[in-house]
Amino acid sequence: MSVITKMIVNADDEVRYLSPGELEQIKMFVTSSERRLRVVQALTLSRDRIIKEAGKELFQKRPNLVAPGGNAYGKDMTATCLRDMDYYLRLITYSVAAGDTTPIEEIGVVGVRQMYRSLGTPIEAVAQSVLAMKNIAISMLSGEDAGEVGSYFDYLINAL
Ligand SMILES: CCC1=C(C)/C(=C/C2=NC(=C\c3[nH]c(/C=C4\NC(=O)[C@H](C)[C@H]4CC)c(C)c3CCC(=O)O)/C(CCC(=O)O)=C2C)NC1=O
Repeated sequence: MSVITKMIVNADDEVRYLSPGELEQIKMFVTSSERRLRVVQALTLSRDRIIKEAGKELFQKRPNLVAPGGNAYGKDMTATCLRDMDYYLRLITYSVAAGDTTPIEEIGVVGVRQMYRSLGTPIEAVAQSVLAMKNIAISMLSGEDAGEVGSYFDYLINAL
């Protein structure tokens, strides 16, 4: 859901018109759209680099993950791990576009703990991979853009 859709759903639940405060929020959302879409484009274009560098960092810090017995051991498992990182970066770009954390939450967080537990994947290592992606992503961006993107990464890290 985008911020706009969410506000409409809320207002309709209460059978009321959009409030002045909500209209102001929509105005801010629209005003910032060009900037946000530029950020989405930058992250999308750099996705391979972000994932590769963050993966390298993760496996350097936690070599056990890719050692025999580790959850990401072997070419295929390592590739699946990097794929999960790619999934999460993609969800971050959805949230930047929508101006809302719902895509991250609904697609990437609900039920995920249980799923990783059943796969034997250490979830705090998944969170660490997201943190590594965050640091690389925000180093590519400046000021407001870095702050906004960083807040979506933080939301995801806290939710994992
Ligand atoms: C967009 C929402 C979404 C998510 C999040 C998702 C995750 C997801 N990760 C999976 C596996 C996996 N995920 C990992 C990831 C890792 N192992 C590690 O040690 C690291 C900490 C980490 C990488 C950072 C690995 C290695 C597997 C394969 C595990 C196995 O097959 O035993 C699987 C099992 C099925 C499959 O292999 O595809 C799912 C469903 N799928 C989705 O649709």
